Amino acid sequence: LRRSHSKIGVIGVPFDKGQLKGGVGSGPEAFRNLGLIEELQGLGCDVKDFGDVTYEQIEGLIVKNMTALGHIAACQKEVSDSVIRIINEGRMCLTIGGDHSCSIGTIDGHVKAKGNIALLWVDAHADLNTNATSPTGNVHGMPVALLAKELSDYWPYLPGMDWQQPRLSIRNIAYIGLRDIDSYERLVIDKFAITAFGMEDIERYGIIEVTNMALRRIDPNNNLPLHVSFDIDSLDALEAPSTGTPVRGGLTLREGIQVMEESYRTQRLSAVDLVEVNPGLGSPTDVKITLEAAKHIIRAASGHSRRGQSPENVLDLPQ
Ligand code: 5AB
Ligand code: MN
Ligand code: MN
Ligand code: MN
Repeated sequence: LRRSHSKIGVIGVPFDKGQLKGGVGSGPEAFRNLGLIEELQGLGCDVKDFGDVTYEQIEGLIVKNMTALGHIAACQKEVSDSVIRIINEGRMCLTIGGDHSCSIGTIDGHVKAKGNIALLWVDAHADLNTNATSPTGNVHGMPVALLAKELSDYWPYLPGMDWQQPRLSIRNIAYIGLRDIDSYERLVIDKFAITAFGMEDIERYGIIEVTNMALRRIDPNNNLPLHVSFDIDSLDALEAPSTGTPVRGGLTLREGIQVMEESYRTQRLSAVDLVEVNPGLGSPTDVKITLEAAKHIIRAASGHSRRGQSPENVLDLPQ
């Protein structure tokens, strides 16, 4: 049986304005230098590289406690448009970040292209702050709150963001890997009963069971396109040190791979974001470990099986 989701469209989003550390914008370049595209092709995937997203900042967009909105609004609109194009070509959309504000654009585009979707948010953090609750004003901690319909009344008017409407119900969102949650984020998770599996749940039930419980909750009829937004800081800081907001006590690389393998098995994996890799942080070894970890996650999302695969249309070994 040959892999079913071998048609992939890749976009890079060299964007770092959702937080304050330089370097995360060079994520796409680092992955390309590592030969990511060629490697996915080598796995038998039909990969089309749509290049890196570019944008022009909108001047003068000021909203309280929301840093760099003029960059976010302009860039994420372009990201959304690119994702729509790729999904409409019948490809799974793989987005390489950039910080996690990139998922504002990817999920907006996915929902516009497909209607309703189910979203797995794999992260140490809930990224569920509004500008009224955020302790930092950094937008990479706000994407889920921007996307959720149920939270739309908690936002002020956001100039430049008219293209982005909260289109996703909280019922179709689940978290995996949480372990660093702000107090108002906890309040929102409880108030709206968001499906949220923290590290303690993974310890109790195991990652495969947790992933499948999450998928059942967000897509009870097994018919929605699946979006996995994978923040590399969901992995333990020892497994992925080169990231802006590392947190110890996280997923092993093996658990991260398992989340993706289970997601791929649904046969409805339709978009994947790999964000928050910062090649500017840590030693060269740290950077290498982090990029390699991310590559294994992406390979699993592309249908690569750790069991290996025998050559196509061949039944016997050569003599
Ligand atoms: B990441 C924090 N909750 O809102 C905030 O890396 C951290 O995309 C957000 O998950 C981390 O600034 C955002 C304190
Ligand atoms: Mn995070
Ligand atoms: Mn995140
Ligand atoms: Mn981070």
